[in-house]
Amino acid sequence: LPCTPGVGKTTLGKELASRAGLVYVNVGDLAKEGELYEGFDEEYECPILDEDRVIDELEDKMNEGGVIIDYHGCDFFPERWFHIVFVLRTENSVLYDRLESRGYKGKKLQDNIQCEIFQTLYEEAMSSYREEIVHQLPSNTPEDLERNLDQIMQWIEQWMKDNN
Ligand code: DAT
Repeated sequence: LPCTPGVGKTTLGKELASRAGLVYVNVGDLAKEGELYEGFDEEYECPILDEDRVIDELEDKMNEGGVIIDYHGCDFFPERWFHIVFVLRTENSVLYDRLESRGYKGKKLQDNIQCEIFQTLYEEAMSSYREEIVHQLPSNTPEDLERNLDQIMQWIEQWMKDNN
């Protein structure tokens, strides 16, 4: 689930994990718990992810399968880890309100809105994985969430049939 903060990755990821019996991993939380950082970005006022250590940490779990990975970026994960990649998309005005209510302001707020406008993370996903496995999903309303969950559940069932 590579996309801008506030688009609804955590909400979708956790609910999907519980419906489908999959394991949900939030890479941001994992990094925080294990202090998997390699410095601090002064401009964005956030720690810099140690990507190699994140990959080492997840390798065994990913080889077992049945894992949903939630993170805004996706270009550093091994391609073989994923059968499907979903990029959630939220309209600017909706996203603005969500990020503002999360306490984002100034440059951090502007940059994250820009990131969504320029489709940065969709393009990152499309250049990191086979285009056929990358899907965009709208994530503006609770109805969108419900539709996305139904669609992904159907996809999982189909995948189980095809691969069993
Ligand atoms: P992310 O994990 O991408 O940062 P989140 O799951 O924490 O995003 O969601 C951010 C906020 O938006 C949170 O208050 C829940 C809300 N939200 C998520 N998906 C939504 C949807 N489809 N419709 C309305 N609100 C949604």
